Amino acid sequence: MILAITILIGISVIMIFPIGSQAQTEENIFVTHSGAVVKTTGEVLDPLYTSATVEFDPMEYLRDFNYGRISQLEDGTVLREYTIIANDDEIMEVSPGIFYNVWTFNGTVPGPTIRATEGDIVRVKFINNGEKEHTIHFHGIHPAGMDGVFEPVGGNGGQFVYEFEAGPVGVHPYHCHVMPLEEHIVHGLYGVFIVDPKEERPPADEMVMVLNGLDTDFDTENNFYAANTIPFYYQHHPIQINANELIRIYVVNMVEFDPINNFHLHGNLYKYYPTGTDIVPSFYTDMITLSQTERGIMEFEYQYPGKYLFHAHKVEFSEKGWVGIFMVNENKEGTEDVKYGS
Ligand SMILES: [Cu+2]
Repeated sequence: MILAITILIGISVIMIFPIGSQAQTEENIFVTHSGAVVKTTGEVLDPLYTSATVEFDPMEYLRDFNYGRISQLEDGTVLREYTIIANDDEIMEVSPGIFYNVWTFNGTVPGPTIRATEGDIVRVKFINNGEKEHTIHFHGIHPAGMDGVFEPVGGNGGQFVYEFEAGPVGVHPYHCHVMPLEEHIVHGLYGVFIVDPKEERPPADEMVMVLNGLDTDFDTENNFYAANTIPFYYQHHPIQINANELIRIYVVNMVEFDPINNFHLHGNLYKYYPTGTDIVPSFYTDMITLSQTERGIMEFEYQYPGKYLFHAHKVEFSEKGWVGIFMVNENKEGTEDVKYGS
């Protein structure tokens, strides 16, 4: 009996302190997005660590639209020029204490929301400062050579210029299309491309929500879900909107691994324009279902002030971060001369 216990203790000790194992002695430094400096000699889930960290403010991203550098071609056509730079060696604190190797367009996940009007010429100078090959594949209509699939752009400064006419009207994703595609997407190489109709949509408080998932332990299952990358962000920082004011959300589903996602709004219904290609809504609902890269435009107004949830009605997703709050404030300005988004 005593012998058995001794052997058991011996095995336990070996399991806890395996012979030959060495603690990671190199100290790594991270700067968190709250400014704290974290030093650790412990195991880091992602072997690709660096002191470069990504700063990302989901509230700023929400209403940030990049219209490009605007000029006119000889025939009067509007030319919009953008520069997008890819990187693949940055670290982002996606949730307190959870550091993730993000691959970025212009330093953020998602990349910038690019916006043009139907018929404009869009010229995107792409610079790949990553280690791996990357591209930008835009959804929409363009020549084959501009599709960002068969022209991989080498790392460490490789360049490519994508140029095409903006169209069709709607909300379209763009993303890297280098194999293995899933890997290049889940690490964050995607963003939103909005093509506005020549006759503008009615004024509204406009925002972009990219629904995404984070596989932080690389088992091809998402550990976190979010609207705009940071789990629970808009729950802890409610989006301030006004009652009796038109809200327009450009929503894009970029979740990988899970076949569907959805978007449920509380205390209200929204008009929904699938892919945003029509000016007449297809649905009036409080729930849409989206597969990978499926997207659309939602429009609604709140009648009653107060706090309203919006979230995935796939409850697993909302409990892992894809949940937010609209704080509907009384509209003191009335509906005349409203400064949208204020
Ligand atoms: Cu890529």
